[in-house]
Amino acid sequence: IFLPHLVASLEVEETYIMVKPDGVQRGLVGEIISRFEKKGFKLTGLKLFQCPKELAEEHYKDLSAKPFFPKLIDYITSGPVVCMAWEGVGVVASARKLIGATNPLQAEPGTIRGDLAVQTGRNVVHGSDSPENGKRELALWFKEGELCQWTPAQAPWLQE
Ligand code: IDP
Ligand code: MG
Repeated sequence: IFLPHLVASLEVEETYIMVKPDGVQRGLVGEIISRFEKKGFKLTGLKLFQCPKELAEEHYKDLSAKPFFPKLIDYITSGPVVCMAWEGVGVVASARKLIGATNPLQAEPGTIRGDLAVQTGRNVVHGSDSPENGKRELALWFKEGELCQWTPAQAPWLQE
């Protein structure tokens, strides 16, 4: 299927990436951060955070009618998560590719879910699905002043 928002754009974008509680409990935080770091995106926000129920419900409000919604909220609030903001050209769609399909059994090897997870209900990582949702989610999970603008020394080695 053709999903327009999954086609990488040439715009500098921001996306909200989160290591879910299973990723934290399984010691996968460094591994997951390094996938985005090594690709060449810029980290602009990072924190360990215990998500309150209300925030989980707001974040996943589009799924509130789904039968799995209560379990999803329990899962996301079951322990600390690692909240991240990543910036770069086409980062929204590119991050979704690095993350892989929602169901880890369908996610390609080489993707985070394809390499590190087996079940949809324990799929270790979240990534925004559009630039608009990237902005919406970053505003939900980060407060004013928690994001940091900086120029990585490697910038000229990533883009000509
Ligand atoms: P995404 O995380 O790949 O964007 P969404 O469809 O937005 O997938 O669903 C959000 C999250 O809800 C999934 O990552 C997964 O944790 C959970 N989820 C989605 N579908 C199911 C399901 O059928 N059973 C249990 N959990 C689900
Ligand atoms: Mg989603």
